[in-house]
Amino acid sequence: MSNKNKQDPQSQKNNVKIPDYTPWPENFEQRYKKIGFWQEITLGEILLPHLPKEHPAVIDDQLSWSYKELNSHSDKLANILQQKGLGKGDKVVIHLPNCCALFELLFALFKIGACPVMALPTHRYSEISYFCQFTQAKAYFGTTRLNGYSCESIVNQLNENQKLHMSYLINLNSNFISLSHALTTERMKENIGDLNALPENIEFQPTDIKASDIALFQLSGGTTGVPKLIPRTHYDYLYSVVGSNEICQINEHSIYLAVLPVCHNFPMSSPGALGIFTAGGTLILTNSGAPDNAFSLIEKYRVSITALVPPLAIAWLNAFEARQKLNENLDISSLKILQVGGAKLSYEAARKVAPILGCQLQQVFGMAEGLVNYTRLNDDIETICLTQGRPLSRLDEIKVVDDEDNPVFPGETGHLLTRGPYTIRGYYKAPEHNLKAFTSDGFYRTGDRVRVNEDGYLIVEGRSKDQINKGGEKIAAEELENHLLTHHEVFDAAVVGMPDDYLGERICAFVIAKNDLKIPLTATGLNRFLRARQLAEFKYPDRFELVDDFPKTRFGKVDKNALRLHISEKLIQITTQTKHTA
Ligand code: AMP
Ligand code: DBH
Repeated sequence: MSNKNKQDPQSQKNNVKIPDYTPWPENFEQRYKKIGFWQEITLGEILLPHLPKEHPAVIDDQLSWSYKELNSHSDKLANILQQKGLGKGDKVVIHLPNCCALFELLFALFKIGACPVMALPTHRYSEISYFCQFTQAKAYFGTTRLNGYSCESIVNQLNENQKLHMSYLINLNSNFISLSHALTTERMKENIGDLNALPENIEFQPTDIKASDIALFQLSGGTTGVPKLIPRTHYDYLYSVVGSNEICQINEHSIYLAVLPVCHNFPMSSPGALGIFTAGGTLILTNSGAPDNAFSLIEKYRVSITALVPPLAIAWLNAFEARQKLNENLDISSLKILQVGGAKLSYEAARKVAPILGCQLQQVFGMAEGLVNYTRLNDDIETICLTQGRPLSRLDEIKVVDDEDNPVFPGETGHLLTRGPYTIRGYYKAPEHNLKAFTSDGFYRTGDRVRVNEDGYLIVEGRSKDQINKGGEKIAAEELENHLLTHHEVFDAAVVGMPDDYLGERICAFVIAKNDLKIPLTATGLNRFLRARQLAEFKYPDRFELVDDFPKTRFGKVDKNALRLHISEKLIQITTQTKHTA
């Protein structure tokens, strides 16, 4: 690593400015550019080659826009946002459901060089306010229609507590035409300025946006007290998208159904929405992965590819099988690829995909920090069902190491480290954490435990990071523990995953109460407390265990392995008892 990238806490103390962002070392950058992996194209430009296409670029439950329409809406919005004071490098927190307006906004921001922070629809004030404050965001975009939730209270609280330049509550009601239209009419109502006088088809003239700039911020599933922000450049993000397109054979005829929240890295870039836009295909957006809804969309739009997390894939398999038994005719034969990722899919479920759904399974093991592994479309069925794929790029470097960072023997399980053309070299503004999360030569410590088979395919065997993966939704134990610790009756808290047949894992919070309590702590009370802290609901513990003490390791740390074992055994006991009494 070159000196400019070294993040030494000592130099921070001595007031040497630490860069917020860790670039790839010069020699790596030159190499990626020379072989054409990194191209001088920005995300704001990917629609342009497809403007003559007649078919829709994006469809949601109300709108359908061609490439030309999507591009001109985003041009107009870019003009408006620029006039309202947004510019290059400004951070904008985006908190929207899967809808056309989301892409109008994203492309507008890419064009002016502002950086979207990709919040998830399940995030609430606790997470959103943190993203705004940490990135010093200039704007927040929420909506009245966030899967049954209105962001109104978030907007009000942000306006009260944070100095945002602007925050918007978008009303995606039935006469919503476009965001640029909504903002123009809003401005008209305010009767300030003459934005409504902007000509309809005014093109946006991008200024000085480089492919080496940060394009957007993804969020890490995290292991620490607060979520980490992942800066992705146009160079590296587009490379991962184009590489994913090649592997998944995405072209202008591809029709991708996004049922997962599309701001998440998987449906956004592997190859996801951006893959589709880069290739000139069609993106179908919905906010429900429920089998009935998804099957009818697949049938209606002749969807060719979609992406799911394992619990949804299992729900689809069960639902489709049930329909077949009832002889209900549903034509989902257009579906060629079902991608499953975000958490490990069981071999048993994997085997069922092709026979039941009549399409090919593709396992995807990726991370918002970069590295994505895919099973390939021409792999044999055992490879597809037994492994989580191999790296996207021939320049992805993979190391599997023991606790001392020594390589394990081939085929043995160890910690996965990686480095490559689209894996970040550091989290945003996190120099201390980066020293732990990256090796001195720039490998990212994924926190996953894997083994690599003879063909170079990865099999995920577990995790060393202090995180719970609840069917693809990641919960950093420390973040939840910190919330619980602010409860004035909680003395200590330790959060672990407990096994679950459907989701893989659920959250169990072990809590020690302060010993002089008049009213005992209860699960209901603790849940109410977390709700009041406005935390994303998927982070709420599924179970609380009130205990007097935590088991400790030899070094005096809370022994989370012992806690996991304790709760697994207890669950087995409970199930056995229920079976006996039934
Ligand atoms: P995130 O930090 O939210 O981007 O989540 C990335 C993490 O999700 C990975 O490091 C893995 O722990 C997990 N993950 C993603 N895909 C898979 C998969 N196919 N199998 C097992 N774990 C996965
Ligand atoms: O879980 C993930 O973060 C993930 C899974 C599959 C991901 O980021 C990806 C593919 O790109």
